[in-house]
Amino acid sequence: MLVHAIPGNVNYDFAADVRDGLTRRGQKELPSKYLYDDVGSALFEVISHLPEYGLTRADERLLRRNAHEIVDRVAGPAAVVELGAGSGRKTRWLLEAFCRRQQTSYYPVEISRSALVMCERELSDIDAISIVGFEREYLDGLLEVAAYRKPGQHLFVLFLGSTIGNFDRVAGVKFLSQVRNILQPEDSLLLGTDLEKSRSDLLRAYDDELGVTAAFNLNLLARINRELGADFHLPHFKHVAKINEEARSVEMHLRSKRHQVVSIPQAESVVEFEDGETIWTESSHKYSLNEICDTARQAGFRCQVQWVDEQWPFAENLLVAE
Ligand code: AVI
Repeated sequence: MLVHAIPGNVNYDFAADVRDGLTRRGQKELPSKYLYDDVGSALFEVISHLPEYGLTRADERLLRRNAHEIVDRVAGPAAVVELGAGSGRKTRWLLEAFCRRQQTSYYPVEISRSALVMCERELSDIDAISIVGFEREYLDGLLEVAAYRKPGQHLFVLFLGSTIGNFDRVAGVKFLSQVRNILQPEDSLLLGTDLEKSRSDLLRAYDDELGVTAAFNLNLLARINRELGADFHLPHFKHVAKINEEARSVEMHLRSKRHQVVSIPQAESVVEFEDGETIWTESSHKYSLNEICDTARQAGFRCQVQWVDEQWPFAENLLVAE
């Protein structure tokens, strides 16, 4: 077992994105990637254990039950690249199956350094594995790994946990096409997707009784206070989950409970909120099985197999680059 980390030059400007999102006309918005600082990543880990939020457990169950079949279907020899590795807990099943077949190089790509550290700690006991973590945005990390691929080696890319659902549908196809362009024919992509489910299941999953999802969402304002010197008063905002029927998504918002003015010195902004006005912080799109294959085709993949969980509608989709 070998573990290295390639530290980041993650290329984003938090202050500029906060200024753009909160001072634009119309719906105020903050990119969901900023939910995942150290506190947010830890809160998301707790969400994944909540009874109301079955998504992560379904993902993990499918990987545990089908790891050998998945690995048998992947063209080898292959290096494994995971986009947004999180804690790495659910990847263990796949990696153990892989390592039984071959000495395996595993490249987790993560913008959160603490998630990368957690992931490396979680998986480093697997025999016959070398782990090199990249603190990068997804496509930058994948490009770097692809540049070092050995002759005859395939890439097996993991994009689990339905992170694709946090892109709108058009951006999802674009992202998958960009992944495809970095890959070679017969490389594979394992895509985890949350499937459509009832309104009540969705609302419970994204507004749990204990308030962990609310804390996860409100932490974004706390992060702006910590990192940009803002004076958001958190009790003056409320976490709201709402269904967008047309987009087939569930959205998270932060609703202002009163008229208020917030200053954000390091984003050189003063922001006024009306009573009831919201900041849109995340969308989680839900898919149908057929739609996933159509989306894959549009992006240059063929859909080889879909595994569906019996307890929580969720699919693992093995896509092969054409
Ligand atoms: C990471 N992502 C797929 C989660 C989701 O379900 O959209 C993030 C999340 N937001 C609220 N709860 C979990």
